[in-house]
Amino acid sequence: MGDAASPVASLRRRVDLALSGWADREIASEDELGRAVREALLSPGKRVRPVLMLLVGELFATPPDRLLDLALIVEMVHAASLVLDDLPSMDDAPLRRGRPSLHRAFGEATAILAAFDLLNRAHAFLPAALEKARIPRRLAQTAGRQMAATVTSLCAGQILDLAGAAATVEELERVHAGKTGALFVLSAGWGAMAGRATRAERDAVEDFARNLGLAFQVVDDALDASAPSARLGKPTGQDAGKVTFVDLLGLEGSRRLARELADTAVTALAGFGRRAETLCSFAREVIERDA
Ligand code: GRG
Repeated sequence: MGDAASPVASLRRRVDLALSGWADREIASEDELGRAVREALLSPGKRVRPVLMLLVGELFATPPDRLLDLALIVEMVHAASLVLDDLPSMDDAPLRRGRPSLHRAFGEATAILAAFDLLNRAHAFLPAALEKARIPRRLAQTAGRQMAATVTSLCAGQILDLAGAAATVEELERVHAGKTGALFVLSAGWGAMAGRATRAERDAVEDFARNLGLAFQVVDDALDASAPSARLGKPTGQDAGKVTFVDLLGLEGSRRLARELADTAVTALAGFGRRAETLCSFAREVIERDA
């Protein structure tokens, strides 16, 4: 996704390096659980959520190094959610990121335990990561509650998605605000918190993230319906049984909705002027991606 020399690509490389550094320090690679956790976390993902956090941090002049550990935490939660999403009782997906999904590679029991372990480690890492981000102690409890509420949103959104009952675009947007949008909002919100953003500034970046997260999901549905499986690194048509934006709006309508949501996201940052340029081009990159 995007130009290898861009600021976003460079942040993505920093996230990848930090992820493998963390895993080398924390995760034993000799045992089955450790190997599964490493595969879930280090397999080649786009790192959209941690990069979003780092870009929001930059908006408030927070150096990426200070935020990297918090950025790893949102990627750990995301990676755990992908493992669970792929399970036979959910999407029953054979492939993820171009490789066998975790339960196909390690068996279902190990995949479930690896997801628990990742989530547990993410929570355990939070106090140190908040300290490194210089988030005041009085806000640490808030951050912990936000993380717990986000995981609950993911779970609730997933249950609604699996039920496949959304009949309108508004209902489907509510499902994905929980399932996909919540982690985007947490990422942006923590970036703003570390940057000592005002309430109005934090509301603006969270509004940006909410719309970007939804746009991201709409594009995900459009790609599932139109892109070759080899490019996506996962099977297409996997959304069968669930209701998708393409079911409700068609491919063209979905692409139009994604553009509208991205425009709304960018508009939310108008008050930051040119300072928000990189975040705005990140939003365009996210919706124009082809994988
Ligand atoms: C307990 C954390 C936890 C979750 C349980 C399974 C579940 C509830 C929620 C599913 C959340 C989910 C998988 C949402 C889908 C969002 C989405 C579009 C995923 C694909 O994300 P990308 O494209 O993936 O960023 P990469 O591979 O690039 O990281």
